[in-house]
Amino acid sequence: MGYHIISAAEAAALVKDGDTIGLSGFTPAGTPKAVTPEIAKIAEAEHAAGRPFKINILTGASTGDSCDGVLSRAKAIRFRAPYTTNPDFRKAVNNGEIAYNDLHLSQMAQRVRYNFLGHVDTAIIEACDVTPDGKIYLTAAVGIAPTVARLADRIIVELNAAHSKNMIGMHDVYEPQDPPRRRAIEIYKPSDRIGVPYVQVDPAKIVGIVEVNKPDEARAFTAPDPVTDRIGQNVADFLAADMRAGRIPDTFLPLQSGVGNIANAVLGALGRNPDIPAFQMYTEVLQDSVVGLIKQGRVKFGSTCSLSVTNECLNDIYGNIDFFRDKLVLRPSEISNNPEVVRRLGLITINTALEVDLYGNVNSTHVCGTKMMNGIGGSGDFTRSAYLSIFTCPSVAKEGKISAIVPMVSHHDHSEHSVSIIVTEQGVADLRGKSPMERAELIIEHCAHPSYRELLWDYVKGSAKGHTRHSLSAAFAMHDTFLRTGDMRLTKWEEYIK
Ligand code: 0RQ
Repeated sequence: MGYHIISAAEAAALVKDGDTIGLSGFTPAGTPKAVTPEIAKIAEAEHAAGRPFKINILTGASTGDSCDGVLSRAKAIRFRAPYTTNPDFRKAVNNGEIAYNDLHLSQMAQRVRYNFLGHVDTAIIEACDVTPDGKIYLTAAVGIAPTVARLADRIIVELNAAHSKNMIGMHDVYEPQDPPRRRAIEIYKPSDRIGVPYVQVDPAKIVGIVEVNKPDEARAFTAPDPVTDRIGQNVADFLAADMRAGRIPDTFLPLQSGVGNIANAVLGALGRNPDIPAFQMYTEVLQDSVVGLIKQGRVKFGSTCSLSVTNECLNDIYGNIDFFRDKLVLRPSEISNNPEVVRRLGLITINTALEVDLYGNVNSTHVCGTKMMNGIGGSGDFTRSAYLSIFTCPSVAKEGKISAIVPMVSHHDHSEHSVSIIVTEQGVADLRGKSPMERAELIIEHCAHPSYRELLWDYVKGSAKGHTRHSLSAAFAMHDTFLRTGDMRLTKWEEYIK
């Protein structure tokens, strides 16, 4: 091959205090897993010797524990963007130990190119193959790999035998020019290909190949429960009715869906609904449920940034690659989440809210306005440009002590102008063409948990009249009551409404 084979520890030793590393992958899928734990060991040794050691990390989305978990526990992260799901990382962010920039995932690669996030010293790219002339074949995701590999001073390739070379040909790598030279992204249907199946780099920049045999740190799903099943069923019934009403073409439209158990339940319900024709996905993450639907012929094509599936499911794809080859494509996050393409294809987008307010504003990221949960992920990329944007969430959290429907969101990720449909296990609020007060009625009556409806109506009735009704002194009374007593239901408006 002509490259140096080096150990993960030798690769890690190339990374110095203050450096910025850029990683391949999107979710734990396709994220390098061997070098980052060795960087953590260096950080611990340096800290023990009384020397500083912190790095900056740029990725496509979340990573596995071997990156965000190990490095945050080693206190080795200074700055990180754009998304994470790791509990130890979350703790460090909320303690103020890590500077975290929560970004729209479609914008990550271009922000790196625009030099908004600093210089990339080292790119660490997971590959299933690499050629002597610098063609890197990626694994289960693309993320921002093309951009960080091109911009970095040096590249470390983690050649991972746990990923099959059968992946060669599944990627479509295209990096747009920067303004003012940017051209249209010519994707007119989810299966269109516009790039090449590898990341081309200058082979002289590849300073070493680390041979690895580690499967992706895929997250297991908890079994569907009656709440997620009901949410899934409500979404499927709503979309079937909207199609019958002629608001969705009878060919259906491509779907985007986020990660997690609700997303799995929604897709399962859509797949089972006989009124919904076989559909396509144009999405950032593809989960096990979609792979099952492809096998059943219910999903005809999946364009994604990442195969965010269990290892069992990934091995099923690798083992049946001839079946999957013309049914899947993996794209950089800049393309999978690109608002230009989302608007053109007319996506139906389904993302998750932490809380929704009476007028349809959505908080997907911050608990009680202060504590970061994960990040906005791709939800903003898709929601703002969607044909039809849907947000789902259970109507209550923490055994009913928290209502997902609140007077005013405590952090604002998606505005009422972009949000069309809210779905909880209680029902569906179709906000299209509705005034704020009509929206409030639909959201309280169809989506709020019955134990919160009266409380929410009392807020509306006690608030100042206007285009939207609010009492600024009471808008966060439910949050404040939860923080003081541990239960939003104990809110007493008279203590707040002035
Ligand atoms: O807490 O873990 O302690 O039980 O939040 O909630 O209901 O299990 O749902 O795992 O899908 O997470 C929005 C965080 C939902 C996620 C969010 C508590 C609840 C539980 C998790 P526990 P659930 P999920 C895809 C595109 C980002 C936006 C997006 C997310 C925990 O879906 O990060 O969709 N989305 N991006 O108890 C306090 C509330 C709460 C609450 C729920 N109102 N207040 N806690 N919880 N509501 C991602 C990518 O782009 C890759």
